[in-house]
Amino acid sequence: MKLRKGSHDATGLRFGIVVAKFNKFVTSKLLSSCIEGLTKQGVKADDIEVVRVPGAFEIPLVARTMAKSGRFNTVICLGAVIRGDTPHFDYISAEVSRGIGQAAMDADVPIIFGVLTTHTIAQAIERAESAKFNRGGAAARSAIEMATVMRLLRVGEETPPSVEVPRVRRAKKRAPRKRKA
Ligand code: INI
Repeated sequence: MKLRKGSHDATGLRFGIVVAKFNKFVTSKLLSSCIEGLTKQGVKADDIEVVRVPGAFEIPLVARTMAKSGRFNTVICLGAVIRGDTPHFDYISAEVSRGIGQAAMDADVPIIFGVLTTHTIAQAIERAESAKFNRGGAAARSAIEMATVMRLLRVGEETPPSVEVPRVRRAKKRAPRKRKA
């Protein structure tokens, strides 16, 4: 058996981040801890591109466009959908999760789901703060892991596992026949 897995060394990788402005008091924290998580692992600031969108609903289209551009190893989506008094939350959260999944499949590039969906503002703040759950940092780690594992699978930096290379039997070279005089 051969185990293949990503690494945490992100040197030379490029990341796109889509961040929602809605609930900015939460998403700005997600963004800063995500950037910190990337740069800590060797990503250069120049290799990170951030695009802001109005709200979580707008994330999938921008993520798909960025992923399809071929400029990023992985795209990270950050947002905060917080339940209110109406069913709005259900529509937005369902659409953003479905849309991000579809965008990744369409673009054939990893897209990370760093969108909080919480019942309360307190839950959202707790998950965005680096001292607690730090979901921005977690999104950065997932992004690096996916970028490195996909690079491994696509470029084939190692010999593919369990593929036996058939040994080609070479015909023995015969000594040239001596001609009869
Ligand atoms: N957008 C969010 O990112 N989070 C929310 O909690 C939210 N709520 O609850 O309304 C929200 N709404 C805006 C939405 O994402 C779109 O930007 C808007 O509907 C315009 O298309």
